[in-house]
Amino acid sequence: MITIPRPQAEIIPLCERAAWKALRQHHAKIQNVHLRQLFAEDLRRGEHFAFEAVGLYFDYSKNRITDETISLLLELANQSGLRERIDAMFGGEKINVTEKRAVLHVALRTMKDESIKVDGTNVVPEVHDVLDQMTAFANHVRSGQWKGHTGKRVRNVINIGIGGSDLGPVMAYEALKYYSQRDMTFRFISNVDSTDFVEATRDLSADETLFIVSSKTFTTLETMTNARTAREWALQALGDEKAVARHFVAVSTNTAEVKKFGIDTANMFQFWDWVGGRYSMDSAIGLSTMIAIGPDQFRAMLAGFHAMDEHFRTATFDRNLPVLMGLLAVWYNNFFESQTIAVLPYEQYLKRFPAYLQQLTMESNEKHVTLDGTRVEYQTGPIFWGEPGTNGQHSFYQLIHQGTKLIPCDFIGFFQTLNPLGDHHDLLMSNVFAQAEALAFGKTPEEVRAEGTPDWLVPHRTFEGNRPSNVILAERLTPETLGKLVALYEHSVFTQGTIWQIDSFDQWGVELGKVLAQRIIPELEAAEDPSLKHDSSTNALIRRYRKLKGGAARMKKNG
Ligand code: G6Q
Repeated sequence: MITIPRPQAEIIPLCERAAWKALRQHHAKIQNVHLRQLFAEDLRRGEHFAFEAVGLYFDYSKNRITDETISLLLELANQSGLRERIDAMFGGEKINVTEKRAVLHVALRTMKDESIKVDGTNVVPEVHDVLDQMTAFANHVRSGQWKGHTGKRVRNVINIGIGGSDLGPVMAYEALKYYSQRDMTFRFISNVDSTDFVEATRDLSADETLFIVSSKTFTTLETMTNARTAREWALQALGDEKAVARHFVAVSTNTAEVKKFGIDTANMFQFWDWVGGRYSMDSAIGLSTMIAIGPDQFRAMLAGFHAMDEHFRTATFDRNLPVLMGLLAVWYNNFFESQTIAVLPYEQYLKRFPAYLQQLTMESNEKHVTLDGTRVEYQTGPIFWGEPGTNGQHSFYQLIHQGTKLIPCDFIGFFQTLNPLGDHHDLLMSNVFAQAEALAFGKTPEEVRAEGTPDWLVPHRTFEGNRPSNVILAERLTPETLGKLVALYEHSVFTQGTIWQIDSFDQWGVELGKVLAQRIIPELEAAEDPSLKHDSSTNALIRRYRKLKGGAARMKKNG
């Protein structure tokens, strides 16, 4: 039987909450009001709807909101039990109801002297034990004390993992490359497509390469296939089973499977079932990050996460960054019926940040039933997407400026660049401000005409404006800032999921395809034509594949 945590069970269905109904009426009044008008009515709007918290400056003035909108959204948060829900998460309650698990990524960045209990046991000491184990190992590898099988130091680190065991490490490595040990190479293998493995290893020598097999379950098809291939690759070069212990370590919750694979469990880094995959980059899953940037910087990143956690937990909702961001996402998603949110970091190092957020947001909040299994009557999570600026400006920004879809944007920028070079940074940041300004205010037909534009061209050159955005600014991209940014989105996701009354921490939607693939694998590999019992499309695709798959191998042989 599923036990729904007490506060959530008392919440009335979303569409029946008084604040939801009031927001509907309010939306009808405000939906056609232009940001030009809102800014003209309040000359201090840019400061009114902006504040700084935990070192992040948040300007949300270019949203289609008034004070009334915000108070209704805050009321909605209250009527949705957000405060109780936050307390339940931080208190270690099993708020992931379908998997009957606590949700405690916040414990991964808790200070040593604090206590967070799961089933009566304080988990903080275990977290710090693993951090200490990671620290010792990372220091060994970084200093060259950790030797490979032939006595050479490790120069290459390859993380093998997928989904939550890959996207965080890749994003964090790219984001924090500036701080990384530059005489080492870091790579990431995730796809079961052999090209991923071949390209990641082709120029590396096995005697200088360490594989981190990152898998919570240690049973994931892609990761275990790549890990086995890595072992063959290493053994082919090193020729001795004993080499496995020097060239493979594991990050997992599954000791038995790690042992079976041949990895010395002394070199296994533990995490726990209360850490969801997409919330795990700050657990031992971040081992590659720690080796790259060093334990001190890794702990600085954790401190950034923790600062945002504390802000989320303690700040009043009207000055709470993740709460406001989450509520604004709900406002556009459910009242303006916008389908997506664009995340636009003006920082090259954050190039994988939108991809990372895609899993965090969409695996968490794209659910079709509420906690008690009732089909939702409203849209849940928006689609997240984006690319670093300014590159996106030369491709899809056309859609944001003049398309027929409303796309709220998050602009992320920094006051200082890590790589000062001429006036590059001023040019970059001028684009952040210009894009947000252009989206909000646009350009009227009168303004276009006044520039001497012929009448027939005026509609094409008109920008309607009234396109909302948040601008988030921080001093510099540091490990600490990265931690804050990730936690900001984590808790914004939490806020949205609470309003929609869904389980943001399960991911049943990825299961069916995995099961069907297991059934199809033997059908593709069987020597004799198997009797196929799928639908006619799947049967025909499998037959065609079986008939033609030898082609590539033949071509290679002949060529
Ligand atoms: C994330 C998901 C999923 C998971 C991968 C890898 O929240 O649970 O993306 O991280 O499927 O799973 P393993 O770590 O068990 O290999």
